[in-house]
Amino acid sequence: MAFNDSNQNHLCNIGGALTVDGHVDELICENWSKNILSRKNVWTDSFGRNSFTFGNAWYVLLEKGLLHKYHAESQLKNQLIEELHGYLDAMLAAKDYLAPPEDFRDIDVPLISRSEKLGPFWCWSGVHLSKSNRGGSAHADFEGLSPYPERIFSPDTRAFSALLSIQKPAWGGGLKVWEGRMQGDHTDEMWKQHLCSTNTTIYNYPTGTLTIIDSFLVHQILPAFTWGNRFRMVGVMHFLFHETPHPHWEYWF
Ligand SMILES: O=C(O)CCC(=O)C(=O)O
Repeated sequence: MAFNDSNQNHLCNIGGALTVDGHVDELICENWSKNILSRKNVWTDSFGRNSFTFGNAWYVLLEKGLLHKYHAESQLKNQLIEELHGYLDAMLAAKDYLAPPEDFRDIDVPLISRSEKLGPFWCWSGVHLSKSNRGGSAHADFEGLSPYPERIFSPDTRAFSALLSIQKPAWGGGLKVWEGRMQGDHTDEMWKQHLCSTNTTIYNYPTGTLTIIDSFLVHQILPAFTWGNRFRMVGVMHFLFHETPHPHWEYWF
């Protein structure tokens, strides 16, 4: 259980993080890994050094200057994800662990894809694949909030990142998460101080475990070592709570 499993109902609240052990059976993960490995021809190159995505990630193509590619290929990539039987449902089931604001706890807040809301240009989910590396940079997941920039600066924003470990590398490759939310308007000095904090939790990502974090928590992929056909594979879906025009969770990748 995480440092900030925010209440006894096992719901991830603002500033929280939690893990759901055995969210997906290991055998199912193994089948997904095999399927993904057999389809190398459709992988998207991420940032070189043996890192790829099965599907397209908004922030990756944004950072690579390839947004047109993300939007042009979204329907194709959603189809790809649908063909990974059971995967999308497993990611969408993360909703059961997301805490809406108190006033909405007694209703079943629906899920709506960004592609349904903003047009068929957005991806639903995808899987990050990487080989041995020195780890990632410490960051919070603000990019996906760009259609609603004011939400990047609000302490009330309920945005969560759901991370499903599908295949572990031979060694390492977990996630380090810093306690305490950061916002897009926090100064460089505040970021520097935050990163010096030792209030961190390491998530080791056993296969089939779902980890959910408030997207405003700074996190960092840890160094990994692996070989052969064994990749670090992590499924990702992002969620944002909206109160208007009716309460719903929007999701995208
Ligand atoms: O691969 C992971 O464990 C986390 C991915 C991540 O940090 C991100 O998508 O922003």
